[in-house]
Amino acid sequence: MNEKMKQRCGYVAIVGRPNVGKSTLLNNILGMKLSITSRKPQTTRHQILGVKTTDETQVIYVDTPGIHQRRGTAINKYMNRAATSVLNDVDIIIFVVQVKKWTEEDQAIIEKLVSVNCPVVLAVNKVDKLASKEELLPLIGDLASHYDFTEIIPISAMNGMNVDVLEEKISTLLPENAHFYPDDQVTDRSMRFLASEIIREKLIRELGQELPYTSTVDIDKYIEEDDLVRIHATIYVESAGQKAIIIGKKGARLKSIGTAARVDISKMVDTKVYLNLWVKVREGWSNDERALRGLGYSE
Ligand SMILES: Nc1nc2c(ncn2[C@@H]2O[C@H](COP(=O)(O)OP(=O)(O)OP(=O)(O)O)[C@@H](O)[C@H]2O)c(=O)[nH]1
Ligand SMILES: [Mg+2]
Repeated sequence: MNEKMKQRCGYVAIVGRPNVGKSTLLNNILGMKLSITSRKPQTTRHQILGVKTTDETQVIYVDTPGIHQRRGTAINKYMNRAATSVLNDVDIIIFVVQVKKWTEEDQAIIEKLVSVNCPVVLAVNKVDKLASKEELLPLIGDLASHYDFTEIIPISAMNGMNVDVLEEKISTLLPENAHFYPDDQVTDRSMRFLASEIIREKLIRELGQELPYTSTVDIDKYIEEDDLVRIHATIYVESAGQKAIIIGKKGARLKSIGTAARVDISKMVDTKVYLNLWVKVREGWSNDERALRGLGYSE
């Protein structure tokens, strides 16, 4: 008689300083674009769950904002809280660092890891940037001196190198548990939320260094019709100057942000999308706890 295989399920936090490739890693694992990514640090602002179920194993990954040491504003504090609050609530931690770029911010995270009591796997990302693989061995030796990692795995989240090895390791560390989510569920986030994230990604990518962290996107209306999703969204910025930059000459920039966002949202919801974007000034929103909560930044 075949005994039913034991199910495994658990939470795995993906943490690290900004820009090391955490969201890229989550997307590679899931084989789809769930979490937004960009060349700019501090792209991810919220915890995002990505659920991967394979046969008897369900891994619930938690992508987090980069833990950083910029002091000050309410939004920076919110992002650090969103990242560090998971550390004591998960079964396994993947600590992502960038190969050959160990910084003070990485060191500060190590200090937070000292008090956790779950396995910590170190993912050394962006190894595709190395000129030769021979460089890796001594680097791994150095990294091992920072913490008693359960395993150190060099990966490339961008091209998928060794990501399967990382996943295999995670599955062996998972506790026995019944699955928490239905086997076909990929995230706990709504389409409405994911749509706002896609707009934010296009905004960041379109504006590059011109616009710092003072814009956010709020969905005013998300209406599902028979063969169309109708979305009205507002981009909030902190000054009239920023508003002018986003709108661009004769509205050209806003138009291209909107087009890029509409294409991606349409792919995600698998139907036609009508997207109406507004830009409004709301001075000081990023340093105002109440304004932040009103704009979706609440735990
Ligand atoms: N060469 C290379 N680039 C990578 C790799 N993984 C991620 N990147 C790039 O690194 C940049 C940051 O990636 P993200 O996934 O947004 O990084 P993150 O850690 O989620 O950043 P925050 O959300 O800001 O904390 C993007 O430009 C990625 O394309 C990799 O394996 N190799
Ligand atoms: Mg990210």
